[in-house]
Amino acid sequence: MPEQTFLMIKPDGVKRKLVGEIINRIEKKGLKVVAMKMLQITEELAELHYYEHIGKNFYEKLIEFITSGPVVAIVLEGDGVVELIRNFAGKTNPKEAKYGTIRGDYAFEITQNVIHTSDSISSAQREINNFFEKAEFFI
Ligand code: 3AN
Repeated sequence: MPEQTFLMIKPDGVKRKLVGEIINRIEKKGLKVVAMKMLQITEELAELHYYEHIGKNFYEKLIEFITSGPVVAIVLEGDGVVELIRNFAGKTNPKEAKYGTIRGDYAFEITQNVIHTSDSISSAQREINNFFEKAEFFI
C-alpha cells in the first residue's frame, strides 16, 4: 500500500479561514488527497487521538481546544509523505517553526498551532483508522 499520512486542520485553522490556504499549498506541492471531511471531534475521539498525552499537564487544555469547534481531516498519499508533511507543518512550538512552514507562518502559540500531522507511518495508520472508514476513500 502507498504511504499515507493524516493531516488535520485544527479548530483555530478553521476559524481563521486557513482551510483554503492549507489545501492550496498541499495541491500545489502535487500531493494526492485521498480522503477529506469536516467534523466536530467528540471527547471520545479526542482521547483516542491524543492517548499518548493522557496525564500530561497540557492534556485537559488540548482536549478542550480540539473539541471546541469543527476540524478538517485529510488523508494524503505519496512516497515519503509522512516526513514531507511534518516538514510542511513545522515544529510543534510555533516559536521554533521556520517561516515557510504552516506553523511558522500562521501560528504563535503551542496549543493553537493550526494543524496536526502524523509523526510516523504507524501513527498515521492508527490516526487514519480513528477518523475514517473504508468507504470514505477516493484512491
Ligand atoms: P505534534 O502535533 O507536533 O505532533 P505532539 O503530538 O507532541 O505534537 O503534541 C500534540 C499537541 O499537543 C501539539 N500539537 C500541541 O497542540 C500540544 N502540545 C504538545 N506539547 C505541548 C506543551 N508542552 N504544552 C502545551 N501543548 C503542547
